[in-house]
Formats: sequence, structure tokens, C-alpha cells
Amino acid sequence: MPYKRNQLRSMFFAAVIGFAVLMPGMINKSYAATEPFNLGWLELLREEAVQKGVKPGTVGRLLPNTLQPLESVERQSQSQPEKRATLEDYLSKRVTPHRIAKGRQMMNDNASLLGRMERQHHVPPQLIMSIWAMETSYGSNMGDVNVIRALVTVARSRPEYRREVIEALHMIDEGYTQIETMPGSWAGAFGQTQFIPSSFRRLAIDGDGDGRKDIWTNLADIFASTANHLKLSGWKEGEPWGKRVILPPGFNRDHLTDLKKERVERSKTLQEWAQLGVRLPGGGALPLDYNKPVTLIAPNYNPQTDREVQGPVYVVYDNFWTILDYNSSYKYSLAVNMLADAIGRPQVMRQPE
Ligand SMILES: [Ca+2]
Repeated sequence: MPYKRNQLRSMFFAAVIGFAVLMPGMINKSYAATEPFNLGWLELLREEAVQKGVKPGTVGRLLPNTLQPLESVERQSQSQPEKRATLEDYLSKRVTPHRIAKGRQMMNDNASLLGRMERQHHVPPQLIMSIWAMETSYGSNMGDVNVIRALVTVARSRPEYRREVIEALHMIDEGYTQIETMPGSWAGAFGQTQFIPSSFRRLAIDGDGDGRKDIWTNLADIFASTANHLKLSGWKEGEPWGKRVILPPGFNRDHLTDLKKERVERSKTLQEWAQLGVRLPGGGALPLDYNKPVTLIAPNYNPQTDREVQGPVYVVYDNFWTILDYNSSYKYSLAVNMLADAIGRPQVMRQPE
């Protein structure tokens, strides 16, 4: 399951710094999995929800004093696959021959619907297939926890999640009761392409014209909402996302972008990177196929602990960063883009029959 959107690292650190200034006692709180909610904290959350326009009856019913934290959520939030796994391990479990074959089949089965989405939203079908595969294995695994309880449990240690709880309650007032009745991920994401409540309310759309946004069971709504999310996050049709590169000996590792907030100051044009000795694997010249500033990332490398740059290095373009709106992990974005490429290019990636 993804570590959704809440982990945009720069935003997270900005929030941590903000809290460090404002209320030093509240930084990085962690809780024993079975520790009950503090009733005063729950009361403040209820008050905030009512203040922000949620019906008091909804608030009282969904956030009662008897609400219990979800043990599994507290455990999972402290153990992210995006953080732990090497890029190679992460990709090997996600960009698989099975997922590629299934993506092609799904793309074929839904060709006319996806064609309409592509014309309307300018997002390629293979990218929608890839997000669908990454999030729920094409709808086969939407998670197994109660979304509201999951959100409240996460909000206890991450104050920015209070907003998601309140957006979820708004969804119930709007009649989207699936958020209560359908299970979701430990991070409070739901539906076949795993939106969190704020994304659902802002970015999900009605794809089949029945007036409802059903991202749990309706493929037109699922594809349209995912395409709309990607488009409004800035996906640029026809642009590449980036490519693998190699660095010359002695390359200054301060050129690598570790945190998203470093991106702008560390970006250079492909021509400038080429002049600094960045080349294609195998030594070929870096193709100058993009004219905006681009960034170098090394997902296995931790500048705080590693003396040398570890693992593969990529030069990444704007479309790479767009996917981080969906899930803020670099590894996630690489996997989504590589899987989409593989689904969309049968001649290169053809699997044995
Ligand atoms: Ca609909």
C-alpha cells in the first residue's frame, strides 16, 4: 500500500519545523499501538469538525469517545516500504511481468473508455493502468481497514491529517458513505486508485455522467478521477519522465537532489549536466531531449549516512515530480513511470507466451 501524499517530504519537514517553533512538545509523537485516544484530543477534533461545517450528528456518530485506534495503522505508519527497501527490491515487487501483462489486457479491454479519457484529460492510458496496478493491483486489493478509524489514528501522530478526518466526515455528509462502509488502506486511502479524502473532494470526478463520483466500483469514474488527478498535478502529455544515467568519478554529490525542496536550486539543463560528465549507462552521450532544467536523484543514497553515492542515478523531468503528488516517494514515481512504459511498449517488453 502506498504511503500517500501525506509524506511529501518537503512539506513534512516544513510541518515539523513549524511545530518545532510553535509547540516543541508535539513533534514526532509516537504512540503504543494499543494506547487509547486521549478524550480531550478527540473532543478538540470534534469541535474543529463542527466548526468547519460537518453535521454534528455525523461528528458524534463517527468520532465517539469509544472510538479505538487501529493497532495495525500505528504499526504500519512506522514501517514504510518506500523508506526501507532498496530501489531494486522495490521495483522487483512492483514492475512485474504479471502486472505488465495484466495492464496490457486491461488497457485492451477498456480501450474505448480509456481513449475518451485520453482525449479529455491528456493522460496516456498506460499511466492510468500503472497507477491502478500500483495502488490496488487493478482493484483487487483496496485495503482492509476502516478508513475513518485509520485517518483518526494517523492524525494522532501527524497533525496535518486532522484535515483528512474532517474531509472524510464531509464526504459522509455529501452521501459518499462508501468511506464508512468500504475498507481502505492503513493510511486512509480508498477506492481502486486510492484517493485520500482531500484528494477525492478536490480531484475525483464523475466519468460516466450519473452525477456521482464512484471510485470504488465504476471504471469510468475511476479512470476519469485518476486522469484528472494527474492532469491537475501537472502531467504533460508526450513529455518523458527521465532516464537512468551514470556519474563521472569525483562527481560533486551536492548536485543530487535528496529532498524535494532542493529541487529548484539543484536543477540544471541536460546540456549543463552533460558538461559536468553525466552520461548514459554504457558511456553514451546524454541525449538533449528536454529543454527545461532537470534534476539528478539517487534513491538508494542517503547523504546523511553514506560517504559515496550508492545505487542507480536518474535524471528526472517534470513528469517525474508530478507523480509525487500521488505518492511522495521517489521510488514510487520511478515504479509508476517504468511500469507505464512497460505496459505501453509491448514490442520492447514482450513477455514469453
Ligand atoms: Ca459516476
